Amino acid sequence: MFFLILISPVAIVRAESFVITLTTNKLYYYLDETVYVYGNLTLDDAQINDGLVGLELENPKGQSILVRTVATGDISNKSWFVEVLSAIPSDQYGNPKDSFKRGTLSFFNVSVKNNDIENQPISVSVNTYDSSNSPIGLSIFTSVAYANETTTIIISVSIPTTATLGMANIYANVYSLTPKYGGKPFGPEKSNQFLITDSTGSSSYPTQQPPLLNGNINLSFHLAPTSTASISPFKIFASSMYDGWTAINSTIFYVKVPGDANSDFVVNAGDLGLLGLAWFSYPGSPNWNPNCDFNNDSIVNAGDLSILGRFWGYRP
Ligand SMILES: [Ca+2]
Ligand SMILES: [Ca+2]
Repeated sequence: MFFLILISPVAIVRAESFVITLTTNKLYYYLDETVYVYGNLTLDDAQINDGLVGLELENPKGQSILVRTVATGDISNKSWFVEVLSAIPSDQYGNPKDSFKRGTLSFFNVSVKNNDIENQPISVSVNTYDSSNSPIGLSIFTSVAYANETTTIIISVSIPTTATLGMANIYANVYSLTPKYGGKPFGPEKSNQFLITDSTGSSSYPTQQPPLLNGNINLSFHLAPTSTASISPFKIFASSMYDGWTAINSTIFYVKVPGDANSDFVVNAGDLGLLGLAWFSYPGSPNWNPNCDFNNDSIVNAGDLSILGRFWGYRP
């Protein structure tokens, strides 16, 4: 009896009022599509417009491939206990360097400042994206940020041989633990750019028009054609702390190979049948089926049939 009186009123009311909602614009994506993640950070149903939300994406193999912090509005007037001051592309000794070749290691010189009077365990993440907006590399470094000190860490991230050439982005963040473990983002994200090169020069990637989505949490990324298509889902974890309140949430989506129009993770006659029904359709046609538009050009035709042929017989 005494226990209940002491514990329950504050804890239960608080836990219910600070909420992250999280969703994606689709449940099934094809490889080479862009995933839009959105949601709301609210306190007693009102949007929090100066908060931070940590997001972490895990692929079907259970590997984290994206760790980002998004601001839910203007955070320019806020101060942080622990923050990333800078993240500079560098060589392995920390000397600035602005381009790296595919198939090699990139390095980033990351400075983290602890403005607090207590030491803090930290997880520092460095996430690289190629010019197609695909996450291509992630390193997480666990350390301690000592009170009132700046810690400098050189973090290596490998650049896959399949990375799209051109201007790449790096996003550096600091957490108590990364979002999938329920840790909180300590401060806003710091970003920087570098060039991915090889002997054949650079290439560019067309940008897609984002859908209109409601919410104060927004993040998008491209699923490279080399991503994992699997019957198991990708998972997105979100975490936030605001004035001592904490919230977590998660959601899932699936990635399937182009040609799998009926989302059963197999490419066979069932998909060819759907393609036939949607043949020569476009948005607005009575037989339009966006699931048969494998190349996202808003018409179902020979281009999509050829993709179905390329993946014919695929099973996970
Ligand atoms: Ca299928
Ligand atoms: Ca098409």
